[in-house]
Amino acid sequence: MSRAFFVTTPIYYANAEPHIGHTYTSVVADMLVRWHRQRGDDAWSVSGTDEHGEKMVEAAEKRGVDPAAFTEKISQLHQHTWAELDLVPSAFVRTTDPRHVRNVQEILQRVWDAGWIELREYEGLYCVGCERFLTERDMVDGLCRDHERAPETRRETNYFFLMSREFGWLRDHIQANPEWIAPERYRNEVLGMLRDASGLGDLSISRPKSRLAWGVELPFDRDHVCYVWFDALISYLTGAGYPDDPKFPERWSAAEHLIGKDILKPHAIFWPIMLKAMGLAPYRRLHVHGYWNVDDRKVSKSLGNMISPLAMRERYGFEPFRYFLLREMSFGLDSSFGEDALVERVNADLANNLGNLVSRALNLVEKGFDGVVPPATTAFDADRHVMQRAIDTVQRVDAAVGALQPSQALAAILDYASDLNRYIDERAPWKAGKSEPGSEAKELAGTTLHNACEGLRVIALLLAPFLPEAARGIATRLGLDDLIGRSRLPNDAMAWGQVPAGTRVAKGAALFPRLEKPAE
Ligand code: ME8
Repeated sequence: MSRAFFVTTPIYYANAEPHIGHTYTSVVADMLVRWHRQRGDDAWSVSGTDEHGEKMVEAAEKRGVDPAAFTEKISQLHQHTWAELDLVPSAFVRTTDPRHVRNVQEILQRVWDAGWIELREYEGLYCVGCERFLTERDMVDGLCRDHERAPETRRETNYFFLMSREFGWLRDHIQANPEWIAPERYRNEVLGMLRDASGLGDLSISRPKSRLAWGVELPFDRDHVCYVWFDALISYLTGAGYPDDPKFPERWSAAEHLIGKDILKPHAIFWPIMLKAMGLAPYRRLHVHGYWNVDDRKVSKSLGNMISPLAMRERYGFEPFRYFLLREMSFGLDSSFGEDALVERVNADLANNLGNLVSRALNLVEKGFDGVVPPATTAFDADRHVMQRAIDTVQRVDAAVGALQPSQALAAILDYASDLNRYIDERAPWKAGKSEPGSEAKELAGTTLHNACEGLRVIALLLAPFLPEAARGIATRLGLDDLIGRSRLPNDAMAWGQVPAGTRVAKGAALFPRLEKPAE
């Protein structure tokens, strides 16, 4: 029976066009879904747009339009971008979707009925950028740490979700499940927040409609709308088919969230306690990544240094950009984005290493063997080594994906490409060009090229979740059009000998044309 796999990206605020930060999470989610499907798992993904709250109202007002029209437009832009980039999730949730609004209201009612919500007077420092009241820790020199703007003092009657009741339970859950939040530094950060709970408390989950009308009405008090984070987190349930899709329980039991480090607190603290209040089990895992920086500053709408994925596609092609994102960022840490670095990495890894391997191996088959994969007739140490290295590579990639370290997985695949290049260099099969068929030199050249094609098949299979187009490109050149569709990871990648002798290859155009650095 196939296993369920379920991954989410954050739902992106509908006040900004898709940028590198969004693209990174969506690419990682897409890679994971493809990886799991390639394993035969029943994989599902959710992404979407977060459309309620003051931030949207503020942005819409600036443009002189109403929030509904504004968020509709940006949500469409997101959906268009993800479709263009082949990053379409299984479910795309808009928080303005009536099905989602119904879920939020049904959950609020249930949590209210169960005594988890209370009405209180509250005064604090509110950051519209964060859409929440700040604590000391969230500020530097009187400004919000993330948005570099001064928060406003606000006094309101709010409904509070009685979250603090469960901090002890949450601490125990984190301690009992060391891999629940990864990488470990973020687990420690959450344990730190829980240890010094002065920055935490109960969660205000309502806004008076007199101040903010753009949101989901509380079902038990129509004068208030729901706090945007409470509404947004529930999108993960909506996208998984809550409440009545027969697959919902199975998906939920497999739920893994991908987030950036700035939204750790809502995901690691609010959300598990909200789930507990609803009577649902915690998600399976939370994976936290760092920031993409340009010139040492986080890329963000407010700083105006966004990198548009469609512009990157226009300039370099999307797969080179996708490769750079996955290869450059060590998941969990911050990374720098720069176009020079992108060009250098893509040229070194893809054009010079992997692309060159494909073109020279197939060129040699075309020149020396009439374009037909020759049989392997011998097995010396070097041949056995490339076979063994294929197995090692599959294991390394499998472990790296399991630990959510895409950059290490790609490094392992590229290391194998280097090995195959070296194997060809050492064997120099081109020297056998004019030797008689059946001669020792010709047999050895045939074996070398057979194994090189076989190694390329393994690379194509392993690469498919990371660079689907390039993987298809390798498969087609190898004369194995349906390779990706019919193969399963990891077994087919481990099993040597699936490029039959006699297969007709076609070198075709360069798989990864060299990129040019941007003009100064
Ligand atoms: O936070 N590098 O939406 P959002 C890496 N709607 N990741 C970045 C980044 C950067 N420079 N800038 C932003 C929200 N991100 C909420 C989520 S989920 C129920 C609600 C990441 O559009 C950021 O860390 O502001 C977050 O994970 C994601 O982009 C969405 O940010």
